[in-house]
Order: sequence, then structure tokens, then C-alpha cells
Amino acid sequence: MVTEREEIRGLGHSVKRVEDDRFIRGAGNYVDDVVLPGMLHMAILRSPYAHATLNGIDASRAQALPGVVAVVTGELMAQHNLAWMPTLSYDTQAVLATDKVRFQGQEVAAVIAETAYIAKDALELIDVDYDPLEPIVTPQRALESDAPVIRTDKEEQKDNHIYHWETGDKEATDKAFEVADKVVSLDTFYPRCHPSPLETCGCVADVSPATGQATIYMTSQAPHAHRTVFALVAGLPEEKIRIISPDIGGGFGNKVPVYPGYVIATAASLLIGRPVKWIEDRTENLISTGFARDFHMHGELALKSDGTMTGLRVSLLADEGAFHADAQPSKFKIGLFGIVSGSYDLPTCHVSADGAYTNKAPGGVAYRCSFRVTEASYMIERLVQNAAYELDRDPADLRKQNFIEKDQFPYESATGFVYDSGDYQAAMDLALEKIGYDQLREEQKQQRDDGKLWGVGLASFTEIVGAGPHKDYDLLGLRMNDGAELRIHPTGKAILKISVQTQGQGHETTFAQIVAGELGIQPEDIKVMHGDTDNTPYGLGTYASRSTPVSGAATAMVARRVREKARQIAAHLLEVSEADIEYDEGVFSVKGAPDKAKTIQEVAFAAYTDLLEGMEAGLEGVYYYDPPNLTFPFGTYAVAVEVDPETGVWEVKRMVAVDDCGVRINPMIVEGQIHGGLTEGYGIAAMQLITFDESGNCIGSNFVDYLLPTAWETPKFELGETVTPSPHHPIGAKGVGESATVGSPAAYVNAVIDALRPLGVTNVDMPLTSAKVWAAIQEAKATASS
Ligand code: MCN
Ligand code: CUN
Repeated sequence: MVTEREEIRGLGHSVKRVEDDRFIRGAGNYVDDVVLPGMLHMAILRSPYAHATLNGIDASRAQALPGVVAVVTGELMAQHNLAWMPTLSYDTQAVLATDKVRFQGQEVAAVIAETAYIAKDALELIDVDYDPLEPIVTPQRALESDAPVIRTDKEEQKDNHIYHWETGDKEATDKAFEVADKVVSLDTFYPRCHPSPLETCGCVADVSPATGQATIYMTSQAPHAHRTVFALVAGLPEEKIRIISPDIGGGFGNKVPVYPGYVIATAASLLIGRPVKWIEDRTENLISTGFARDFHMHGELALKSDGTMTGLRVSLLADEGAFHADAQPSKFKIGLFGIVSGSYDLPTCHVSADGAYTNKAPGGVAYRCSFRVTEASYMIERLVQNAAYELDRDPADLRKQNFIEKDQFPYESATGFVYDSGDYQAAMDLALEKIGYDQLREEQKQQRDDGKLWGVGLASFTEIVGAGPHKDYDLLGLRMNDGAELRIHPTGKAILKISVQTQGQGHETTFAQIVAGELGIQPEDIKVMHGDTDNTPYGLGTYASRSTPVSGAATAMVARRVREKARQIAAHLLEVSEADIEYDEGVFSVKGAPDKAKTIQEVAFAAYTDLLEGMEAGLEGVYYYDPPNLTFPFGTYAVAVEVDPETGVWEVKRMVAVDDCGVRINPMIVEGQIHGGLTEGYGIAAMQLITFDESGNCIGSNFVDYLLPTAWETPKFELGETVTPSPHHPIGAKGVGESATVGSPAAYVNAVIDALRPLGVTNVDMPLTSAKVWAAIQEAKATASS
């Protein structure tokens, strides 16, 4: 007999984040909080030059400083075969420079000392002999025939060209353009920006001379993948490596790559026999760790005169920096840029891409984006708006006319992605209604007559997340599948161990809710563990909004597996056959006799105390999930702005974001993710830029030059939702972590361009600083009057 039970706070409940208790109290445990007995500190000397020959390093003065234990150079690393390491794109990257330095901020030497201050002080005592070389700061220059070769370390590399890659059907696309009534084109640059998480990167490497066991605490979004990479790079046996990612203060893609600092600290700990801590400062983080974007794009859209889109063609040049270190599934040279046809039913599409080495930091990590979908989404959403102008159509109407329709799903795009589900029209209708689109357009006419610059911009993005099905997706050959392990204790409480790594997304809360939804155990009774390779199942980690689509699915599946065992036990306890057991919200009851029932807690107790002869004790399971497809969240963002014609300052008047990420596990957390992404999208559109002067000096090496939006600038967001479940995900959920960063930059920019439309401005490249907007206004006025 089961008495009244409290409602289970599973899917759809805005449960407060359990992790916030410790964060708000200042009781989080970040890498820099880790202190081990005998621990030393490491600081890295970085190159002041963007491109220079390295003639030699004299470390004797630094060595002599009291408190300095060792100075590590590339030469020393080379003796252990560790001067170079593989990147995620099958290139190599210098751990410590041996022959040349190839970007400003590159690792040249490291000091290991008793304190962090001594280590930093000693850097100034290292004498390095450089011969400066011509720095290459644009990919266009890099590809000129007289440009100096950056990667002289690679024998086969005779120029700075890295790859040429194409996707889609070129012939069919060209044909579509030949017969098109209208071709609209756009040249645009998606500038280099940086994830800049609150917590910079770092590690504490602890290699025990006695046991050979290496325990590495590190800021890692993908601890298991990193352990495997470490094993391969260092030649250490995998069981001797334990990666622990404690609390992480934001990742946003920045903590996906393996950085030289991790490798140097580990090598130093191995050589010295004491733990070594390395924590980056802000400037190091901004100038040397994984940047994002840096895509020079040319896009063309073919249309019929009635507005039907018939073809899309994009060619792009990627600035990869000095080492090709993009994080992307191996099969896709430019990540998932192939999703560039976006939300539109485009019969043909062709993308051609080239990558070039330059004297800039490597990276190409996606900054809150699923492997380059951000650049793709920006391209198509900007292009569609310009097409609307050229056809004298309303941008919302032209989109609607060309949307993939609800009944076309599953929809195969011209570049071969199979979109799982969608209702683009519904999301757009809701966004237009919320922002009062028709009325805004009326007001805009009035304002224009009064000489004011008002604009409305839209973006109807389609995201592509959940990498990925093993058929097409791998990272360095590793399958992108993820595991979940669930154990129900005798008292009915549980522990869930997951392969993914929260950096602020709230997995400790939402993953417990997934189990709650499947087993009827309250989320607060389920402890979620992650970030320790010795104690969690294998999986490729958190990025590309893949946690919910992959590990979240594994979690639902393992809970279902455990539920099947629980059903057997319940049948035994209730003395009926399994087929006669019904399950609802944590209660197993006899069909037709609902009074005869056992709760999941009673069943769990019985699993350890009262089993049928021959039945295995315990109530636990493990599941590895290989996603059958990716998930395709989408939405429409609508922005209204006013631009000051005198100063170029623009202000967001309204920002409406309608997102569809399928079934929402925790609506509050989803909204938090969207707020964060919209803020970052605003930062990218309005103010963020990592750029370089002609000598290759990085401009944007601190938060005075590289701007983060504060509460002051950040627009007020108005959210809306539609729910189109993913048909193949066990709980119908799609990822959402990046949607707003992917979709929103185009909406902000489209709004500003829409405001400037009476002046004839068709493009301003991000970031749309007031200075640039002002210059565009002046130029347009000058052109008009000449
Ligand atoms: N969620 C949900 N219902 C859904 C989808 C997601 O409740 N239908 C919840 C999830 O359970 C999870 C959160 O929303 O708690 C985000 O889930 P998901 O979309 O699966 O994304 P990931 O957990 O894989 O997070 C990665 C994504 C990426 S790639 C970047 S970059 C990013 C982002 O998340 N970095 C972040 N959001 C971030 N948020 C914070 N605070 N810090 C970061 O570093
Ligand atoms: Cu793409 S940045 Mo997130 O994938 O870690």
C-alpha cells in the first residue's frame, strides 16, 4: 500500500541549482584551491614577438634566484620527446619553442619555484636571443607567394596553406546560380573573439615518484578525452593517469584543447618528483589560449524573382593561427559549417574553404558554438536580410516563404545533415507577436520620416548539436559516445556518475532530474558525480551542447535499465508476474489492483535484503549511448534598435528570443543558458575583438581592450518558447547551451543594418562599435552626395 506521495520534480520543473549552495558560499573547489604537500609553482615565459628565430636561451640568472627549483626549456622537453604535441586537427603544436616562435604569447620557457611570486619574478631573468622575422597577421598575406613560411618545422609544408575543403554539390549549385533570377552576395568577416571564462586555465600535476601514478587536477571540459590524449602524448599507461576536473568557473569552449602548460607542468612534476601548480593570468588566457572564429566569408544566395531560394554558395578563408588546433570532428575540416543553409529549404548548397597559418595564437575552438555553426548561422541570416532588401521584401516574409516546413522533417539538407524535427514558422510567429513586429515596422516608417535611425533585425537560426553518431563523428579517432552509471542505494537514494563535465550548466541538478523522471526518486536524493576519470564512465565531455543529447540520453537509458530490474524485484515482492506490474512515478503496482504496490525505495531496499533465490543483488547499471543522429534546436530572435546618427552609438530597445530545444528538463536553467548566450552574442556583435597590429602584437590582451558586456550595457531579454521534441532522443530533449550565442549576433547586426538601410549601408563587420557604425554612416553620406 502506497500513501500519498509528493510530486516528483523530474522533467519540466525549475528545481533550484544544487551546486549554487557551495558557489554562493564561496565554498566551490576550483583548481587553484587545490593545495598539495610539497607543491611547487610554475610560471611560463612567453614570446614578445609574433615571429622570430630562437637562437638560444640563457637561464643561468633565473636558475640562481633563491627559490627557483628548475627552468624548463624546449631543449629539455625535446630530450624527453615532449617539445611538440599533437593537436585535435592532426597537426603538431610546440609545447616549448625550440626553433622559432610563431605567435606573440607562445610558450618559450617555464620556471618552477617554491612560490608563484618567485616563479614570476624569475621569468624576467631569463635571457632569450631572438631574431625577428616578418610577422604574418592576415590569412590573405599568408597565402601570397612571397610570404615567409611559418611552419618551417614541417618538412612537407612549403607555404602557409593548411587545407582546402569542400562540401555540397558544386555542379548542381553552379547550375542553380546560372538560371537564378537574382543573386545576392555578402562579404563579411566574423572576427576573432575569445571565450574568456571567469576562471582562467590551469592545473596541478602530481606525479608520484614512488608509484608512477599521475594525478592531474585541471580545468578540463573533457577529462576522459584529455586522459587518453595524455596517455598517447606522454606514453604513460592510461590506468596510471587520473584527471580530476573540480569545479570549473566557466569554459565556453576555452577548456577543450590540451594546452602546453598542462604538458609542461606534468613533465616538470615527473622530473622533479613534486606536485606542480600552474595557473594562467588573464593576459595569458587572452593571448595564448583557444580563440574562436576568424573566418573571412563570401556568400551568395540564388533566388527566383518570387523570392524562392534556389541555391547557396559560400567560400571562406580561415585564419588558423600558427598551429592548426581546431576542435572538430575529424570528418569535418571546418566543423559543422556545412549547416550553412540554416532554416531554409535550399535545394543546392556548396561550401569551399581554405585554411591558412598566420602568426597568431592557435585555437579555432568554437566559442559557445557547435564546431563553427556560429559562423554559418551568421552568414545565412545576414545574407537573407540583404536578399530581402534587394527583392524589396520584408525580411520576415522572405524567411517564412523559404522555411523548411513542419511536415518536411526529418529533412535532409543539401550538405547531408538530417534535421530531426522543427517548426520554424511557429517560433517566428511567436517572436513577431511578442515584439509587435507589424507595429514596429509602422513606427519605423514614422521615425525614418523624422530622420531617426530605427531598425528591426531577425535571425531564425538552426543549431546542430549532440556530436555525434559514431558513423561520422570522432575526435582523433575516439568515438563521441558518452556513458552514465547509476546506483540505487538500499535506502532508495542514488548516485549518478556521468562522463560530461559541468562548467556552470547545472548538470548536478538537471541530470538528477532526468533520473527523477525515469525512476521517481526526488532529485535531491540523487548525487551527480563527474570530473574524475577514475570514478566516472568514459565519454568525450562537454562542448557543442552535447551533454543533454548524448550523456543525458545515456542517463535516461541507464535509469530505464535499472527500472527493468526494479520491476522484476517488485514482481517478486508483490508475488505476481512481471507482466502484471505497472509503473508510475516511482511506484510499481499490480495491474487492476493499484493498492498492491511498492515504491522504488522499498524495491531498492529489497534489492539488498530480500531477493528471489538466484536473483543478483544490487540495483545499478551502466549505459553507453551512441546517438543515432544529432539534435537540431532552433529559434527566432528579434531585436529592435535605435542608432544615433551623430555618434554611431546604438541601443537595443527590445530583444525577444524564442527558443525551441525540445523538451526542457529544467526551464529555469534553460532560460539561464539563453540569457548567458544572448549576453555573449551581444558582446560579440557590439564590442569584442581580438586583433593584431602589423607587428603581430595582440590587441585585446586585457579587459580594458577586450570588452565584456556588464549589466549596464546588456539588453533586457524577453524570452518565449515552443516545444518540438527530438524524435530520437529518449526524453525528446535537444541541447540548448549554445543556441543563443549562435543565433543572436546576426539578429543584433541585422537590426543595426536595418536602421542604416535608408543610407544604403549593407554591411558593417562585427564588432559594431559606435566608431565603426559612425564611419559607415559618414561613408554612406559621402557616397550619396558625390
Ligand atoms: N537543458 C535542459 N533542457 C534541455 C536542454 C538542456 O534543461 N532541453 C539543461 C541541461 O541539462 C544542462 C544545460 O541546460 O544543465 C545545458 O545543456 P546542454 O544544452 O546539453 O549543453 P551542455 O551541458 O553540453 O553545455 C555545453 C554548452 C557549451 S558547448 C558552452 S560553450 C557553454 C554552455 O553550454 N559553456 C557554458 N553554457 C555555459 N554555461 C555556463 N554557465 N558556463 C559555461 O562555460
Ligand atoms: Cu563550442 S564552445 Mo562549447 O562547445 O564548449
